[in-house]
Amino acid sequence: MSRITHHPDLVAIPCVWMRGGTSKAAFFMASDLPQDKAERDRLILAVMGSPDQRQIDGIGGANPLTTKVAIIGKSADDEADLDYLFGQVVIGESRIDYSPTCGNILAGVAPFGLDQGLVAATGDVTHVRIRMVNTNGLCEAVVQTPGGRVAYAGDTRISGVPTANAPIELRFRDIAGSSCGSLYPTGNKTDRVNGVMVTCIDNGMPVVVMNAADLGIAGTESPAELDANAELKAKVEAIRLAVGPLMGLGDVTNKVVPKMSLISPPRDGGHLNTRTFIPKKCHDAIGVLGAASVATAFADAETVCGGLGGGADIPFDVSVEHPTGEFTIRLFVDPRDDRAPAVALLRTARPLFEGVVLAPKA
Ligand code: NQM
Repeated sequence: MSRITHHPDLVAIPCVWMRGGTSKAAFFMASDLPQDKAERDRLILAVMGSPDQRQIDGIGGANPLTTKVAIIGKSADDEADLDYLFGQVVIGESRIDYSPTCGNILAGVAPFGLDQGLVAATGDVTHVRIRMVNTNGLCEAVVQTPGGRVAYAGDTRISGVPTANAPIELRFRDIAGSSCGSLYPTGNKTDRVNGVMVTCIDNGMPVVVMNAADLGIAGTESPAELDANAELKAKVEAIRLAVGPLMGLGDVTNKVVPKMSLISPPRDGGHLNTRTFIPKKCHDAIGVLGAASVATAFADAETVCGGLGGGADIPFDVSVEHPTGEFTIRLFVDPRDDRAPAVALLRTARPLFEGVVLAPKA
């Protein structure tokens, strides 16, 4: 039986290291972290081992998908049970970007809240309402809670995760214009930027959708190949910097939004194939809300997806292919918010490690 030791020169903070969808994050109770934001961020960077690229003196995984933080508390909002503040620790820098939320890590929020007693199970299935503090959007998570405890074992498989687990359904509300203020923040469904036709869209995540062929690639290359393509990355980054202000995001030099999705014809029975820069590294799959925005663009034939057969009557399930499989996004009409298609999808999550994380004192 292991025990927790106490070190006078190290701070110990209760923490759960958790997989949410295809990402991993350190989950903290807001009340366990310093209230002073600068002190909180110093501590989180030390926990993760940043700014070292390899994060060797911390628990971060040296990859944007495994150096994430979720800060959870009870919500004071009548419409929500939990508040979820997401932090993206920027690899190689002493910085945490709080501008986007993260739909993958969101999958762990309701199970964490139930496990920690912040919300109570209400039967075999529990609905938990979550306020995504970064963007102010709402999500209802539907969690399996037989006997009043979160079930992690189950039969649901998601691409990019080798194991089957209990399903967590995420139903989003109020996510159109989450960061940009409107679904098509430039006011157009297509724009020409640096000679490339793009669709700038925000249905939960600001994303720039482009045809891979317009950037001189097939769109079927591996993430490693694309990460090694300096010429492509420079073109994509130049477009990103140019559209940031047009999307209402201001100067995005130091932001991890917008994400850049390169689309191509489907290869495996889906509706479209994607490669997504988040924004400097190519994602091994695709982000949850990133996929929601791409799927929403696909449902409208007037976007750059028109050439791929895009355009559909809602409700509609869009199958978004990505480097490690497929992600189905359900688009439907929510009578409470008809500004844009509402989004629902399935994820899984699981705690990997529970205990205290240790970091050097300031
Ligand atoms: O788009 C990666 C991820 C994400 C974010 C990223 C996400 C989302 O896969 O909601 O899930 O786009 O940086 O965790």
